[in-house]
Amino acid sequence: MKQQQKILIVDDVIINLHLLDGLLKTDYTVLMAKNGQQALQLAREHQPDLVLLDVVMPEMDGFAVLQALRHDARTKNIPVIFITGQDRPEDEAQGLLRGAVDYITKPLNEVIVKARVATHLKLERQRRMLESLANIDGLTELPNRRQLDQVYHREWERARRNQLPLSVAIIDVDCFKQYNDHCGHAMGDRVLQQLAQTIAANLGRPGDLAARYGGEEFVLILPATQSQGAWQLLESMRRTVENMALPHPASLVSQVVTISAGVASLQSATDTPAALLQLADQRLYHAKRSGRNCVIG
Ligand code: GH3
Ligand code: MG
Ligand code: MG
Ligand code: MG
Repeated sequence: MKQQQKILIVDDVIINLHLLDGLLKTDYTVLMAKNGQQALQLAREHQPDLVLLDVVMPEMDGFAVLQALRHDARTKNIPVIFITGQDRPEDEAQGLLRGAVDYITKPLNEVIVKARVATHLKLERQRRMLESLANIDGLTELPNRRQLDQVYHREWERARRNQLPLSVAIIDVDCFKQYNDHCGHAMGDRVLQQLAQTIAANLGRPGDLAARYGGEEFVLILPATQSQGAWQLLESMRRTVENMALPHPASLVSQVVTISAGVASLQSATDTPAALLQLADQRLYHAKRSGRNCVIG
């Protein structure tokens, strides 16, 4: 069954909540909040696709709720429609200028509410699809370089702030030029897809990330992982790839497709994200010079 889109309704008057709930609950999953604090909590927890937000509420008004949603990375992109009794044109202009996608005045016209909600939910579906396409590599379906950069910087800051370990690794396919030359580019693409699947399936923890870094190179981000653990994970991946036994008739190393990797871990306060990745790259280079099909950490 297709998953229903989620709408969060926020109003301090219970009757208004029930009115909107009655209008929308057959088509959508509806969440309800009767004040701003509750709304922010539900939005962070459930990531609704749309928020219908009352403006005049005691304690925290709709404008303040909208501002708080925009300041939290988890909720900053969720579209908000104001639904309010404030029906002067300057009120509506204010609401839109502050970042609402639409402004609907009470008393509500049911058909119009439903139509506008449907329109904004459709736009939100499209926005989420584009966002995910912008972050995914088309060939391997792994996160791309762009998403890698985002995650890496976020994890870097988190590790720094909390003095936690962080490891990164660069994986590079051995003798891949020869593979393409011998087996053809289409077969080469297929190998990259199979390797990507294997790498992703062998990640150790939920916070780990594997991304396609460049042509036949992959980068792993391993939060809360010490160098020893990271090396072991990569060594185990290297063996798994060798055991896949994908024939490589032109390899200088083996009869099958193999990978090499360089691993580096956060050490000192003078490290930077770029320097850590560069260290992993230097170690990858050593792995290549030491005969390939090996991991250096
Ligand atoms: P080494 O063991 O030192 O890494 O040798 P190599 O041949 O793998 O290294 P090199 O960097 O010289 O060549 C990488 C090759 O990867 C060149 C390029 O044709 C191939 N390649 C890069 N991206 C793709 C891709 O998307 N599909 C295919 N089929 N091949 C790719
Ligand atoms: Mg109100
Ligand atoms: Mg390479
Ligand atoms: Mg290579």
